[in-house]
Amino acid sequence: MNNSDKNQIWDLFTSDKKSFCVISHTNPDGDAMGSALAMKLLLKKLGHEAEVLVPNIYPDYYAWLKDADKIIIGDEQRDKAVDCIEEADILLFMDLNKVRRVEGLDEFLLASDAPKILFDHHVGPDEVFKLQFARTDVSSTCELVYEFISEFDKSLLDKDIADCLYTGIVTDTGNYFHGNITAGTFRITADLIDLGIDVLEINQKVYNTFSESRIRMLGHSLINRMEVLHDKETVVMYLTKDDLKKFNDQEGDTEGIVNYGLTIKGIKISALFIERAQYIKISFRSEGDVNVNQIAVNYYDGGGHKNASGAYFYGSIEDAILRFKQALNEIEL
Ligand SMILES: [Mn+2]
Repeated sequence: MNNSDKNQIWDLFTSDKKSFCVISHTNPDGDAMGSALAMKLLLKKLGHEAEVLVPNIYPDYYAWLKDADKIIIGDEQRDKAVDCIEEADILLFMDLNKVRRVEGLDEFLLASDAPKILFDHHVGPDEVFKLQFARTDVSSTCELVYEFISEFDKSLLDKDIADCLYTGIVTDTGNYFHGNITAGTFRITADLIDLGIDVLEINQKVYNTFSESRIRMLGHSLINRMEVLHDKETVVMYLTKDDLKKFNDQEGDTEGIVNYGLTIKGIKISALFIERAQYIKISFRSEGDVNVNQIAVNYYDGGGHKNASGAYFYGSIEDAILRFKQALNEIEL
């Protein structure tokens, strides 16, 4: 598979005017938001029509990004979302490897004849993408977007786009702490600073505007909902529906909780199970060579990256956790 059709993508971007629907995944994170919005801003500059579409609402702490207020939210504006898909000349997918990660809209996306283009850094993309710029050796999709724009026409980069790209990079790396961080990641960040972004201000907006209840829910997770399996070098955490209600859980409030497991000395794997209305949402994190993606893929039909992966489980939270413990006993990670 050719993971870089970037010349063909650029040709499409710089030929006649088209309408693009720029799509990212359910529970949009900083990289989903940043890469999709940066791409929309780029396409507008190139004279195209472009809208960003995500399946459900993004966390409040990304609302300041340029044009975030214009994003179509699938489960709130269904008709508009379907129109965006059906009327698009091109469907541009950002930061996802499977069309089914666009929950509630995947059938419309798959039914569309419009060419599907992918920018992504997850393992094993779907076969449906006609053109792709996808690699796993980067920190984030935003890094790929930077690489793409700067290779073809660096003058198109501006502060608004740089704000988006930095937000994706800083959040997908957990403040330059995990994931595929390379010299390139820092060089790109330096370029983004040269474009006028204020890193302290963005960090403040993204990390220091949590609600009191969010922090208390984190405390509850660590004190009352965490099990340490020392012999497996693993931490298991969970949050029940009642926990989420008690701490007034808002979109994005559980982001990052799973990472705390890894901060314990000697722990190589951390897992978080969250009881949502329709399913158990599972997040895995691991250190170094420990490939937690194997568990997500083989035991839950999920996926992601070697050190950060996720899945959904349809059943009870107890069964979801039981399956995880079984996986730890069965496979060599
Ligand atoms: Mn990402």
